[in-house]
Amino acid sequence: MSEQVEVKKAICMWCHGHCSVAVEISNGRLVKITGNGDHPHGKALTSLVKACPRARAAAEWFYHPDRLSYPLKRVGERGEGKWESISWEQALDEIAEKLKTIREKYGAEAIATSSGTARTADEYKARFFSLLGSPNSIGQGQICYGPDNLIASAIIGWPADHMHLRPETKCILLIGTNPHASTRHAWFPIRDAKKAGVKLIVIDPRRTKTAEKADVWLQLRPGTDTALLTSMINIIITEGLYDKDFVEKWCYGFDELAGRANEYPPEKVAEITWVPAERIKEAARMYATNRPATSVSMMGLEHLANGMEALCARFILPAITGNIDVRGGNMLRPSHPQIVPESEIELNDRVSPDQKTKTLGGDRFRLLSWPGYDLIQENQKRVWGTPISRLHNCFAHAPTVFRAMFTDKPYSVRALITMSSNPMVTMPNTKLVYKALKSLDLYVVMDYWMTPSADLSDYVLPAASWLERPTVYTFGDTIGFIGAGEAALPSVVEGKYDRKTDYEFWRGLGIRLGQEEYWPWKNLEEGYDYRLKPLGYTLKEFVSKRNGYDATRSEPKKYEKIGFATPTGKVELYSTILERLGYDPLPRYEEPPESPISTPELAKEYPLILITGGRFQPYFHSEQRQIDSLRKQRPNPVIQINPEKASELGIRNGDWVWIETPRGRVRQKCEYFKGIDPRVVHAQHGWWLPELPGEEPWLHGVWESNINVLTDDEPDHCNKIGGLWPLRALLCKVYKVKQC
Ligand SMILES: Nc1nc2c(c(=O)[nH]1)N[C@H]1C(S)=C(S)[C@@H](COP(=O)(O)OP(=O)(O)OC[C@H]3O[C@@H](n4cnc5c(=O)[nH]c(N)nc54)[C@H](O)[C@@H]3O)O[C@H]1N2
Ligand SMILES: Nc1nc2c(c(=O)[nH]1)N[C@H]1C(S)=C(S)[C@@H](COP(=O)(O)OP(=O)(O)OC[C@H]3O[C@@H](n4cnc5c(=O)[nH]c(N)nc54)[C@H](O)[C@@H]3O)O[C@H]1N2
Ligand code: SF4
Ligand SMILES: [Mo]
Repeated sequence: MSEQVEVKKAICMWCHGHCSVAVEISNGRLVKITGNGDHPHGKALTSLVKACPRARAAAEWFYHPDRLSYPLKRVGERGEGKWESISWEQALDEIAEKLKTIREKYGAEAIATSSGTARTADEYKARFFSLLGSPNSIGQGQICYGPDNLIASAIIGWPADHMHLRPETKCILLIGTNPHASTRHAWFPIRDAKKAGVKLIVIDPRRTKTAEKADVWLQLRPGTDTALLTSMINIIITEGLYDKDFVEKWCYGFDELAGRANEYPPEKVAEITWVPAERIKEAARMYATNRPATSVSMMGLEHLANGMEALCARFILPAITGNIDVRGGNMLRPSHPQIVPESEIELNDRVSPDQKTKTLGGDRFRLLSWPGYDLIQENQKRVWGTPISRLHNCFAHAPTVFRAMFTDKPYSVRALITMSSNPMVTMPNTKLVYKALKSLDLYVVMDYWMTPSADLSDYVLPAASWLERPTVYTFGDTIGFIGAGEAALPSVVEGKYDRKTDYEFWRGLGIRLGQEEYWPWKNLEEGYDYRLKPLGYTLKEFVSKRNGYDATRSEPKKYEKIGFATPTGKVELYSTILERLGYDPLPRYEEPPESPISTPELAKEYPLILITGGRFQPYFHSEQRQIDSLRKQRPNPVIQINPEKASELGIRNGDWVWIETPRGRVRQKCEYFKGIDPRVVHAQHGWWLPELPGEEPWLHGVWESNINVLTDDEPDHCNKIGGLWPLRALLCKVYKVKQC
């Protein structure tokens, strides 16, 4: 047989790089994936994909025998690991019937859903839930990009966080982000800019590969960013280094800000943060005097109990230094005007005021739910025409929803549909999540693999991966471009597998639940054709003619024409949105809920500060542990401990150690790491062991090394404004495992 080679252009969704890739297929079989060299960013893509461990393992991933192929229905007890294979028709019919029963008995709000980190067409999930009438959507967006989008939207009127490195850029400020490990596509330009003499400031408790390159590295005590950043504001104001013209014309509440910043003199803040006052001053001066300066903050802030306040300070910094919406600073990029926005697909106006008020946790954590989203979208619609999308920016509070599942308070939640997320590994306080999932009437998981979450479900549905479905992404309408790719391989092969797109699942359920008229697009491709219509292409045309890429050219200083999308039309250093929601309108530092200072008694037993989840290759969160070639690179979970502290505790490099918090203990392997303070340890997240049995008590090793067994989700400890749960800055103790 002569060889038939085909190349398809898809979007890789294995991480947030969203690379446009060329998928090489020979005689119908995936051979390899490479960067799409024809793309406008072809050169960068080619080297990025070439160096990417997940891309190299593509065929191994795709043809892995453990990938889910047919819908499964639980036949034994929940968690017993007994399944039968059923058809899609049967699965959808039965799930729809069960949902109807729950809706009749308890109301639509008794049906919840959990999502992951923007890996699939979540806008259609939002559509389903808008029509169903349940506001109880939880997801990783509430501690990942959502808070950042919301605070930026409240203060500046639009998300401004996307790194905007340009030849003009003179300084880069990285706060709680380690692009060297987490966002490689952003790392290479930073490295090159650094070589060209651009200043680099890194705020991170660990000396990461990124921090190693910094001109100034601020090694702060975890959880103290708000104090540190507000002190930088203090220095910039008192030394007159701010942009007076911009502040005068375009900022609201400068005097109030100056008053608050006054409470954070560097000498006092040095005590709080462990960063010497001179260093804080050096960083503040470097940032303020090297303009334009771009700044990025990520999970180092969003995973803190005091995270929203830190984000306020973080966005005030570029505002007072005139770095907002300038080339090489932090540009505001409105959503692409020639695509039907996600927010429209979501049908948000179908959610009734009554349903909105039922959002669990929405009355308490108001910025991250409808009260905040409604205020924000009102301003954004006025100025930008389109708001940021809902699904990753407006939520029910996950810990509150999990509690409602087993307490029936404030009302019952009886069903959960998990798509593209693995809550048993990635949500905090696994024991509580376990208890919640076990108490449901219906739990449905749609995934590529059996996971510890799927182990506890009633139905497991095999999802078509990004290789088997088309993709259009606009990342919550917060980026100024459209990325698209085609399906590279079929999602159904008779006798081998029958997978569906996540879209088809929602549509199938929607039709069965009386939503037929809202699902005119028979499949995802038709859905995308509809979204791309204003651009004048079908999905296929857009990919073949334009490489699936179109970007708007965003002019700087758009505010001079349209103002800022805030209630005052200015950058709100004093946030009237936060004020209206009943919160402090200015940044305010609070000690972490667990710390040597806030809980000294607890610190006696758990003397070390625990940070979790620093990214590492080759994995993405809880994924890829079953891919042998990747697992060989990182066979075991790792906790980083300063060698001085480790030897004090009798722990050698490579020893297995127990990590314990008041919520339990798990074990990881000690790695000596000099780049961490002896009072702090850092443990990896995402660990479960696919090689262990799926039934209880193993649940694929979810209790062994999964750091979220130890993390805290107590609503009283979550961020007051947005409910963020503290995944970083906790207390723990560490001791050697006697026998493995
Ligand atoms: N302790 C601690 N916990 C953390 C973090 C931390 O730093 N520390 N980080 C947090 C952050 S920022 C995030 S974003 C979350 C990530 O949390 P999750 O999004 O839950 O993480 P993943 O492990 O990527 O899980 C995604 C699951 O969905 C499946 N999947 C992937 N793509 C698709 C798809 O397109 N369709 C379907 N149906 N399934 C798909 C994968 O196989 C996998 O099982 O973890 C959070 N948890
Ligand atoms: N390989 C790989 N890449 C990924 C992911 C993955 O799982 N694997 N996940 C993706 C996702 S969903 C996300 S959200 C991004 C996250 O991307 P990043 O935020 O860049 O990465 P992290 O390593 O989670 O966190 C950044 C840094 O925060 C530091 N940190 C911890 N506590 C604090 C603190 O209190 N203050 C400050 N300032 N810093 C602190 C950590 O030491 C860490 O170096 O990565 C994405 N990229
Ligand atoms: S996994 Fe690799 S190829 Fe895929 S988007 Fe991320 S960096 Fe790009
Ligand atoms: Mo994330």
